[in-house]
Formats: sequence, C-alpha cells, structure tokens
Amino acid sequence: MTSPATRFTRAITRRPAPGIANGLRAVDRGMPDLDRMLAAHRAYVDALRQAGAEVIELDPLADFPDAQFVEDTALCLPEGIILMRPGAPSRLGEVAHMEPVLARLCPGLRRIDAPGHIEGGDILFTGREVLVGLSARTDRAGLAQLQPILEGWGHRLRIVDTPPEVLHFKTDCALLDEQTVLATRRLAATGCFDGYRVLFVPDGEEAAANVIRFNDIVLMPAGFPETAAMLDKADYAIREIDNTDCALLDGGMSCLSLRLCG
Ligand code: CIR
Repeated sequence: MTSPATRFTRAITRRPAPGIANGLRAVDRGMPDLDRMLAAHRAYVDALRQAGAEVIELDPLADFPDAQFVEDTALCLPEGIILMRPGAPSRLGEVAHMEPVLARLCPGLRRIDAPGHIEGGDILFTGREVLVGLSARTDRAGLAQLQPILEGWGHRLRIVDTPPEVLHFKTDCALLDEQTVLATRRLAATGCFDGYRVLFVPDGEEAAANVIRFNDIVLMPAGFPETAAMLDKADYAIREIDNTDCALLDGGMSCLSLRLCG
C-alpha cells in the first residue's frame, strides 16, 4: 500500500487548552471535560505512534479554544504545504502559531490570503484528486487561490458541496484507500464520490464517518459498533479512540492532526 494519500511519516498535534469550554460548536450538547479530553488525546497520539508516526506535540494555545483541531490550519501534500485561512474568525490566529512549525519541516510554504477562506477539514486528498467542499468555512475566493497552487503541483481540484447541516466536508467522510471512501449517505447523495467505492456508515452512526487512515491503521471514534464491524469485515485494522469530548465541539479524528510524509 503506497498511496501518498494514506502513507505518512509524521503527524502534528496540539494538546487541548483549559479554555476548551469556549470552543465553537453548532449545537450545545454539554460542556467538554478537559481531563477526559486530554486522556483521549494521549490515546490518539499513542495510536499515531503505533501506526508509525513521529508525532510533534505542540503546547496548548490559551487564547484559541479550538486550536487542538490543527487540521484546519494547513493542507499538507507530498509536494508542499499550504497554510489555510479559517473561515471562523476566532480561529484565524491559529495559523500564525502553526506557520513556524511547518516552515521548519517544509521550505517554501504557500498560503491562502485574504479575502479567501479555507479550512483543512473541507479538503480530502484521495491520491488521484483533491476534493474540496464549499461550506460555511470554505469559500470560492479561497478556492480560486488554491486551484493554481494545486495545478502547479500536478493535482486536480474538484469542487464539491458540503450539506448545509454539516460543518466540514470531512465531517462526513474519510479516505480508506485510494479507491475507497467511508461516507454518510447524505454526503454521498451529492454525487461527489462517483467513481469511488463507498462504504456507508450505518444509519444512526453518521458521527463515525470522520476517521483517518494512517499507514496500515484506521483511527476511528469509539462507540460505533456497526461501523467498526463493517470496517473490520472489510479488512481494515481499526483502532478506536474516545471522541466524546471533541465531539461536543464538532471535532473528530481527522481534525486532531496534520499528517505528513517527509
Ligand atoms: C470548529 O468549529 O471550528 C471546531 N469546534 C471544530 C473543528 C473541527 N475540525 C475539523 O473538522 N477539521
């Protein structure tokens, strides 16, 4: 299995800060618990290490209660890294904290500038193309900047839609291998995965769609037995992580890391 879309050597994570109670969420379903979130975060980092990652763990950012969702700050591809420009105003400042970390790993960072907005959670690199979902956080001004960068690197960008009730495109899908995505029925109904094999998360387990394939392991949120059984039956090696508290902030497996090769 050699796809650049699932083969990584490194991951970057950031520990949650005490201010997580102020993190963004679409619906208030209760307060996240910091101790439990930190324990889950340690389990997540351990799982990445077991999957072969050198993990760069960053310190919490007191002024940014969503900063543990590092995925939204950058797009990391084999050819280079592009700093994003989050559509959530409270998250714009996270990028400046990530920039020096990424600059040490990859010279010649590219960036999305004002007035464009893109959050990494809206981007799915499948190895054969880059799918980007328009959403409340990702707009056409951002995509107009992203497109020439990707084309210069030899990638095709395909603009797709994120259903309005879904935060990010990848809230509802994940790449399992170069041919296969895991997705909710509501997202796949947009036709965005035509040409891919789609494994549908069972009804009632939509929150299990946000997983990550990291080398030979699929990290998935715990508590979704039908999805776990389906992935197991399809011969994916799964590792379940408690996502109870991040889910209260609309975050999941992909949001918690940037994944890189090199
Ligand atoms: C937010 O609303 O921005 C955070 N509470 C959750 C971000 C989740 N990130 C992701 O799906 N990539």
